[in-house]
Amino acid sequence: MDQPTNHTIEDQFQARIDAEERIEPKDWMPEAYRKTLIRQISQHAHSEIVGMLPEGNWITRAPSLRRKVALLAKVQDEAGHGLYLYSAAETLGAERDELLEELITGKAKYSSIFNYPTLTWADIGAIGWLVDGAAIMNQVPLCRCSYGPYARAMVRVCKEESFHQRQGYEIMLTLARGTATQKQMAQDALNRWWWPSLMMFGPNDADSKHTAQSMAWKIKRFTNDELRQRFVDITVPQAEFLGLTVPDPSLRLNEETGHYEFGEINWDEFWQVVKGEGPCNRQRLKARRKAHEEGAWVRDAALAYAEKRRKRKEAAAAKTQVA
Ligand code: BYC
Repeated sequence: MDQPTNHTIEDQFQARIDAEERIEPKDWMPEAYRKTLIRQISQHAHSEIVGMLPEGNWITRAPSLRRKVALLAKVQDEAGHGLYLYSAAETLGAERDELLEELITGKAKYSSIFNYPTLTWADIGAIGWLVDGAAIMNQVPLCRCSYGPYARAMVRVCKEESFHQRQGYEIMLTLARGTATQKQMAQDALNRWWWPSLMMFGPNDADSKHTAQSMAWKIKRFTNDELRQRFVDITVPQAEFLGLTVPDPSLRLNEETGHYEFGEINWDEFWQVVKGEGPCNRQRLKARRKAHEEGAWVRDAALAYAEKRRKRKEAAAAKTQVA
């Protein structure tokens, strides 16, 4: 029988995708599909890990025990998300050590949003409300991603993100209904986090080099602009409910389309941040490098323990054979 050509294999792969079949780690896949997934999943994992830093900054200063417990739980959840995602990337043949090396040397990308500072307690509310809100908008469709391990990881991640979003909105609501100073703090946080949150969805579709192929492979189910629009449509009424003003003079509801029209994003700022020149990029990488170095003994101890267990198992197996 003739061997199927590469072209045929690719066609069969695309046919599986088109039929909404899940691709699993041992299935054949085009090298570019594997690479795209490793890129996106590892960037996503790095974002979760770096994303712990701006919020971690407020754990010791949370205004009450209840707030502190919720924030601690949220930051821990994010560490967990990073771990599922690194594991998902490993199912594609990526080495975790190499991924981490790329992060701490500044070679890898992670979400632009985490390069902005958290100046007041209201920023913790704004992050939960806006950043986790944007993350949910982007990640719910990833639960239907064509690659099985990524899609399954996203189910739990999204459940946890929705708790994060609610805790953020509740902080904003408390501040917005508080004293004039508290309300001003909430407004100031919204002013600083609004535009960076819109940037999280990535460049406009016309400038997004990966979207078309990722949509064809059903890694992405919606384009960057589609998700950004949905986010604006859902979030603006939430800001109105809080009695806060979205910092965009061009924002208006188009009665005909039912969608909000919004102003131009500052793409120069976005690319500066992505290239490592944002307000906190250096600080974030420095903190990750320090954590990596200080955690070396834990990794060494885990490896030594695994080696000990392996030897013990081997010795036990050898004993059974002799008996
Ligand atoms: N920041 O062709 P495009 C979270 C890069 S939420 C930095 O549109 P794609 C969390 C992009 O990587 C945040 N870089 O790419 C929430 C590409 O560069 P490379 C993480 C960005 O992949 C709360 C280039 O620009 N979420 O973790 O089709 C608390 C061209 O872009 C950004 C995810 O990672 C950005 N904002 O679409 C804690 C979700 N946007 O790789 C944690 C999964 C774009 O060619 N990822 N770039 O050098 C995705 O859905 C997609 O990867 C994106 C970008 C929508 C982000």
